[in-house]
Amino acid sequence: MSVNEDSNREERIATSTCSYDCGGRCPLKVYVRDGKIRRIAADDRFGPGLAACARGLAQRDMVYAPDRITVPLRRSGERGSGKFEPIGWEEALKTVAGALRDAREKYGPQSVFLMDFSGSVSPLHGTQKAGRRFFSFFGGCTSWRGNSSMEAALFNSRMTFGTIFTGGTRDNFLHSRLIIFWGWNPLDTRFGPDTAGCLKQAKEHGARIVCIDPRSSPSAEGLAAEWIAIRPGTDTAMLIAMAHVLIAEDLYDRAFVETYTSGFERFKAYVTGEEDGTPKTPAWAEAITGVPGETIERLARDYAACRPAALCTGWAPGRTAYGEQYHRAASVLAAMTGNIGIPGGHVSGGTDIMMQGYLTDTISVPGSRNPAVHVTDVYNLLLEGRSGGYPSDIRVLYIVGSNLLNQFLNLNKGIRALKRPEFIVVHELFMTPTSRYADIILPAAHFLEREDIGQPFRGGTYNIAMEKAVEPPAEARSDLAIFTELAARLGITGFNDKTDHEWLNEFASMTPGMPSHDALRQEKVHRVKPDKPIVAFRKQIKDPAQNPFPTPSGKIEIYSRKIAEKNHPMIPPIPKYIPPWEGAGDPLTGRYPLQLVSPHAKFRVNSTLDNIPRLKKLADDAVWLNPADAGARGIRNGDEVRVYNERGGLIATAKVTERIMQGAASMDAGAWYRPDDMGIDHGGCVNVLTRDARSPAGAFPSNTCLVQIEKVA
Ligand SMILES: Nc1nc2c(c(=O)[nH]1)N[C@H]1C(S)=C(S)[C@@H](COP(=O)(O)OP(=O)(O)OC[C@H]3O[C@@H](n4cnc5c(=O)[nH]c(N)nc54)[C@H](O)[C@@H]3O)O[C@H]1N2
Ligand SMILES: Nc1nc2c(c(=O)[nH]1)N[C@H]1C(S)=C(S)[C@@H](COP(=O)(O)OP(=O)(O)OC[C@H]3O[C@@H](n4cnc5c(=O)[nH]c(N)nc54)[C@H](O)[C@@H]3O)O[C@H]1N2
Ligand SMILES: [Mo]
Repeated sequence: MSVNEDSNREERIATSTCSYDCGGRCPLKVYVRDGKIRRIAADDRFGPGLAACARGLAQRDMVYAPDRITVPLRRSGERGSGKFEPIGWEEALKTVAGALRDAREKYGPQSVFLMDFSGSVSPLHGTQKAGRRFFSFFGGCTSWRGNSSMEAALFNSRMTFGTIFTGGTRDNFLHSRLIIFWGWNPLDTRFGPDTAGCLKQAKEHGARIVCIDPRSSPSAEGLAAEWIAIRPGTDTAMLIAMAHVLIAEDLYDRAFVETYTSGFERFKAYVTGEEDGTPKTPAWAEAITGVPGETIERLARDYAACRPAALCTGWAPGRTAYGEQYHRAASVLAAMTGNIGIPGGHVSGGTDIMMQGYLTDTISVPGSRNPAVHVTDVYNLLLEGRSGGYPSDIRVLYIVGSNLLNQFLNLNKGIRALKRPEFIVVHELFMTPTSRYADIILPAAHFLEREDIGQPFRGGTYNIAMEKAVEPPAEARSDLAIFTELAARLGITGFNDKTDHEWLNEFASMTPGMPSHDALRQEKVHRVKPDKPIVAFRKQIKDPAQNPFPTPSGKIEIYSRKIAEKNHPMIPPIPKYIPPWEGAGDPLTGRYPLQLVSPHAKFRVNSTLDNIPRLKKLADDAVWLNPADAGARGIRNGDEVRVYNERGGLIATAKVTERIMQGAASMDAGAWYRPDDMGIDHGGCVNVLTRDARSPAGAFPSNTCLVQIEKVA
């Protein structure tokens, strides 16, 4: 919707939805008068189940935040000092274009590293869109690869099922008799706005919900009949012991395994101990996981008996050392109980709901081949470049939509790394810990200041028209507009030959099941209502002869041929428990005995929104500690504590609670780094503690982290 003078006088309602990388995607009713957002309300016009949360409703505070960056800034102190001076666009663009041109001339385009991440994920103004297109016209760049969220889950989906579309619509839960939240906390992380509603209904229909998590999460408290506490990073051992129970007690679905899977005998030989002499019994797993053997037995029997049952594997247990084994093992268990391809069953993976739209792309020119480094190696790339075996020496770091320093592992290494490039440019709305390291900051528009389309997290069954509610403040511009200007200054033609509306029309026409952008603008929210729940692999299970799985064997690969071809000792072709580094068995526990996990915060989206006071007041940024661990350290609830290891330290408030198991600690990710003169963080940014290692098949192991905690004297 264009904003013209006349229509400004009266109050009007714009429709939109957050474009953050949040688990929801909820229509917002934005009331606008005199060119200003007056208030934002949840939109109930499009049926139940899409109600917005406190974060969506707080977007007015984000747009009009007093700390919003609204003009271009140039660094005026030492890098990282946070000292900047305002400059005009002309000068800012000239400087950035000049730095890019110089780097390309002297060192080649790959001396520029494009760090575009998840600030916005919409199809046109997503922060991984315009930048990619720009650099493909520029002649390339170095970029990143992998996935900080769910690389372990994607690896499993691809290897086991041959596709990343493994989930189903949420109404499936209404058929489930048992629902297992395995490291899944959907009341906070949402995974689609209708998830909580469907789960509540399923529970009312009699489904039993069990939660397996080192802490009793809000979802465990709110929905589960039972919380099973497990040591972080040991989930694979418990899943494999459950398989042992099913095999020993002959409870698994032989017909399913024979018809649809391949390699079960190899897995069975490992589980029973025939392969290596160690039967993976519940007692074996009890010693590793801390979960009583009887509990493992009982859950295994229930999972086999209560069909259909949904084993919902959150991505967090996969964000650990060898996290890929956890997702692989969970898929095998789903197959052993015949819970694949049936309503009420479930296989989690990369994309929970199958609508190809998530993968449609028009603007970013996919397919351009840039050298890329893994998301756990970004700091190593900046520090070591070619000498460390990376594809190039980085001269210019170009950041769009990422709070890199805060959100990537091993922040103190990050600080050293961000001193290296000759030039750093950041597109941002705020002076984040990362923006402080920029040489030039370009003020980015908020999603309510541009037109786009809202699509649910990881696919889904509706689309939302994101109307432009207001003009950007002062001099802020969309990332696309910024790159369009830069392209012009670099003599690039054809970069942006369309209006936003034309781009969106093109996108809509390429996306199956989607109305035209004009139609969507009329309809505001377009819901596709399948007459029955979408269930991944329904066809493959109903008629396997006609519908093989897209794997080398045409079956669910318990033994993966593709993995076997890798011939990597730490990526076995059948899922196995591999003791993690920085786990309970690591000798490092002598100094750092507590396993720290960092869940996603209810009132932030990663680190986005941490600076919004209305939401910060609601946040729980304390470090959770079991009373036994607290007692042994003389720590009481509310005490100020130091959390540290050899990589860094932070000061936080202790929350002493039975809701976290002994030996583990938990602190929400995403609070902004706020160091003192000694480099100790007072903001509560967990990534001063995490290690920037990569799991063999690519998992981003943010939940594998040993720490010590002590009371601040
Ligand atoms: N409100 C909100 N929603 C979000 C986001 C946000 O920042 N805020 N971020 C979105 C994004 S980008 C993503 S990738 C997803 C993330 O989605 P998830 O990865 O599923 O979410 P997390 O909150 O990290 O973790 C879920 C639960 O797993 C537990 N957990 C941690 N480690 C382990 C372990 O080793 N074993 C077991 N069994 N449990 C463990 C945590 O205690 C937590 O309760 O959420 C999305 N949704
Ligand atoms: N310890 C620990 N670390 C983690 C995780 C964890 O569970 N534990 N989770 C990981 C996961 S799953 C993820 S996805 C990453 C997320 O890591 P990031 O993608 O870096 O996420 P954010 O911290 O939200 O940073 C996004 C930034 O984009 C800005 N932004 C928002 N909209 C726009 C826009 O339209 N244009 C521009 N230019 N900027 C915009 C926001 O202000 C914000 O500063 O973090 C990872 N880090
Ligand atoms: Mo994520």
